[in-house]
Amino acid sequence: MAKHFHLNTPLLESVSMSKHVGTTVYLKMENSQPSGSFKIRGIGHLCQTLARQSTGVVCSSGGNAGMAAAYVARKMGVPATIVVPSSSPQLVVQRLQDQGATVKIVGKVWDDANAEALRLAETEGLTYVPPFDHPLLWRGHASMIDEVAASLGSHVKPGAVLVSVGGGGLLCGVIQGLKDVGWTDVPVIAMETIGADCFNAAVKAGRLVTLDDITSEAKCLGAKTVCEKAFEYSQNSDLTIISELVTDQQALQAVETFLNEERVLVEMACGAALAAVYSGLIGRLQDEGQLPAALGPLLVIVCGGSSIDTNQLVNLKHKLAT
Ligand code: PLV
Repeated sequence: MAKHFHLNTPLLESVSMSKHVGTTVYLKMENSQPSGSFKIRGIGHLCQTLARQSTGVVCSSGGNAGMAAAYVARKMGVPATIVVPSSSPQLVVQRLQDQGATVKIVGKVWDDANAEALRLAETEGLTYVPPFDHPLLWRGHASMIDEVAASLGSHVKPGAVLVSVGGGGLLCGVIQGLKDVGWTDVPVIAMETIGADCFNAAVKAGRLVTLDDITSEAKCLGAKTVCEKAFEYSQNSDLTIISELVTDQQALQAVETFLNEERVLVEMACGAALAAVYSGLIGRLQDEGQLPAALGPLLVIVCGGSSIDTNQLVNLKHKLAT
């Protein structure tokens, strides 16, 4: 059995969040992974499967997939090239370099950086590490739900799971995990910010949609097209996936509230999911009958993210002040 790069993260009960939603809230603390986000689960698994004999890996990323790839590559003794768009803050570039990666800044959004990563994989013979669209990533991410099931014990089942959606890899992994433990009847609330809403756009249109641009500050949710598997799941009548949006202001406010109440700093990409708790969205879904009035425990995937520090938080607050 190969050694994992990810940790079995804590499952914390949040008293203050439970107060906000009126049911017990459990936090799966993926922010405490070595690379700062859940991404290491899938990327660790993918690299262990595909990059053992590799002369180098190349990963396109909004930041966190790159952090995971850089960490895993360093541990495997393989060089890593991470391609990020110009929208990634300097602090991410620095953190990637500190992990020993070569960083290339290409294009305005992730889709541009990805085209360059694919080109490098082809011309330099590097192993391409996708940030969200690969079955090995979903298989790796699924381990977080196994851990939740083990932590909760056989007599407790979540009433709903709350996740953020960028390109849809986390969503696909969570659904894979729910299938693994026999929880496919548990509704999944898929959160995005307005302006980084490729999953919501696809759900509304009934087909994959490519956004013109990413206008949200939650840059790590900024894929222009959601992966096909996530869209397929949204069309599957055996599953309940509720796609919802929050504003950038709500996501940022959630980051701040989470920092104050839980003493943990996460990115806006994660704030999008947390905002569902703080903005009253869960209550609205209950009022609308989309979630049961007597809701079982709410499982929140605290996906984390490294593109944040106190300076960046202040910058975002200025940028988003209305
Ligand atoms: N971020 C990807 C895609 O960016 C990346 O390259 O890092 N929460 C955090 C903190 C994330 O970094 C991401 C993805 C998500 C949530 C959403 O995960 P996904 O892409 O699997 O839906 C463009």
